[in-house]
Amino acid sequence: MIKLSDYVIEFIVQQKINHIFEFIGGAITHLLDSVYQRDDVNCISVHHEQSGAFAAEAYARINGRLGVAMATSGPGALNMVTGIGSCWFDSVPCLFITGQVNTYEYKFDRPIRQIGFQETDIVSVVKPLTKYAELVSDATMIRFHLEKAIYLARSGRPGPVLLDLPMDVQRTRINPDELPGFLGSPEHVEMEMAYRKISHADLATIAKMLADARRPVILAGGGVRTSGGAAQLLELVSRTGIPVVTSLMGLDAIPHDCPAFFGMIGAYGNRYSNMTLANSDLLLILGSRLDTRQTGTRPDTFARGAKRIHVDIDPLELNAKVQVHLAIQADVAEFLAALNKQLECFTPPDLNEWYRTINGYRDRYPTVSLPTEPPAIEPNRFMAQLSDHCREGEVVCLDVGQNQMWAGQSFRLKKGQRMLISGGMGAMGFALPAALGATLAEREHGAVVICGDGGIQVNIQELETIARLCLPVKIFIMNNGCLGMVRQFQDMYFGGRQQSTVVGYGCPDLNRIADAYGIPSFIIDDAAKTEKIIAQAMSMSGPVFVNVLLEQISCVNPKLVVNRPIEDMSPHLERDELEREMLIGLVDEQDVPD
Ligand SMILES: Cc1ncc(C[n+]2csc(CCOP(=O)(O)OP(=O)(O)O)c2C)c(N)n1
Repeated sequence: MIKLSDYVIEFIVQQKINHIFEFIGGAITHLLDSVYQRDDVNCISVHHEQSGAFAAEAYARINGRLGVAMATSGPGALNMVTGIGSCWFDSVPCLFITGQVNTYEYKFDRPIRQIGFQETDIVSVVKPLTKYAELVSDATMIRFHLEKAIYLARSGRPGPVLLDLPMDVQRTRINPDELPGFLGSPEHVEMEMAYRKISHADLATIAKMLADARRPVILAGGGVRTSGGAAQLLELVSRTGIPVVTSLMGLDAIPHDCPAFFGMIGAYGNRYSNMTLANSDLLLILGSRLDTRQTGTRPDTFARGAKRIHVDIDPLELNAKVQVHLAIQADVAEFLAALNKQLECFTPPDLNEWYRTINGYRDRYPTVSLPTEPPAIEPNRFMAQLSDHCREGEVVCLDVGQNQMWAGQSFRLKKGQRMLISGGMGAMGFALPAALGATLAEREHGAVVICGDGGIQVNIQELETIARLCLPVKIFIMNNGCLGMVRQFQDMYFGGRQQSTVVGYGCPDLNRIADAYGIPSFIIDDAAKTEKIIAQAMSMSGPVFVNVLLEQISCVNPKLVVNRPIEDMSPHLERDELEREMLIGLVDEQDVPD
């Protein structure tokens, strides 16, 4: 007989998980005590459960298997919800475990608000954000729930799962040999049978479409990495030569020095990337959910001159926002492997003319935030410089805001580098805890954090965790002294009334904060000093904090505005210039409001 909490930890270790992110409370002391008694798994004690959840997300994205975070009942569990939602939207397999009050003080279905202290029905709260969420009130069902939860977290479109373990259940003694399991059960077998195979007819159709296309483009989304299909994507590109653009989540699907890479598309994408996609005659969309940040608010105008093929594991994403000619429900990596096989004897079409066109777009429309005079720092150029100093295999963690978009537009990812972003949730405060999770998942590589002065204040407490563990995390704060992304929006749409972004916003001396945590820090306040300080910071071991001082008016440019097709970004090109550049007809002017 063993204690149930020991069984849970043993189960987690068997998944080859050696780090559990947590913030303690009475309701998870049994579980954490079970970790204490082993040397093959560590508690990573953070200072806020939201950070623990973000760290677990990053950990899973880097190890490709699973992340685990724990929290106590009530406030601890609720603090994890944003991180759980982030895993849900971005398809990350994570197991969240919450402690719960004893079953004899839990309200179950009674219509009373609460019986026990810190009792909260977390399962109902997270149901819409998880693939599986259960209160384990019967100790003998623990193996079943763990197996089912982890199976669901990883299978199909991955996502988060949560098990809520009452304290008396955690301390129950169970016989591991007598527990019913999920794997191999009729329910499991039925789920496995629902799996669909990629049809040969579809593959043959796609091969013909690729051969016939003159202006083909691949749009790589987050699903390429989620499925583990990055190597197959490169193989497809080398077989066919087809240019690749990415969504924000797909940025690390392909090394950026690959000659076929043409940048990030979307509302804050590069103009040349959007023009490349807009002029395609065949668009192969891989694991991308085509949200309005990518397509603009006019999905009917998106890739309107192209035959569109959409591959996604989630059938609900197919034909959901953009209508396509061929919708394929498949795991992207499996699809790519099958397509590469289909293309073994493929003769690629002549794409020279197409490359001349899109290289022309890139030359004529480079991405620059705003013309700046030295010593001011131009953020897009800064990103290019920073990326030159980052090493292969490093993980780049982006926060949310202008800092994220400058990086998305201009950071040049090298082979093997990953870029972690809170995509669907878009949660400020993500980057720092993500770096914590990423570096623990792969100790040999460091992480680079790119964050705003607003975002760093959201989970700034994790500087202590990073310093305590002496993790190789280089933190770059793009400090414009305001909540820049929303300030830019207010400048465009609210007559420059900067409520709560400038007016009423504050930021302390961040170098003194870094100092208080014992983290060495630098200031970059002059473009001429950029190279030297970046090099110095990157050459140091352990954490380093770099405060990059920008002008408050720094902007993300170009930017797509409401009701325009993605090729028509602000600042707008003259209509005749746009007409000259486009190989397909413009969207009617009357469709474009002032
Ligand atoms: C948790 C959370 N709250 C609010 C927002 C809305 N929001 C998006 S970007 C942004 C401003 C970010 O400012 P900062 O971190 O300084 O970065 P900058 O845009 O200046 O680079 C805000 C408030 C958000 N995305 N996440």
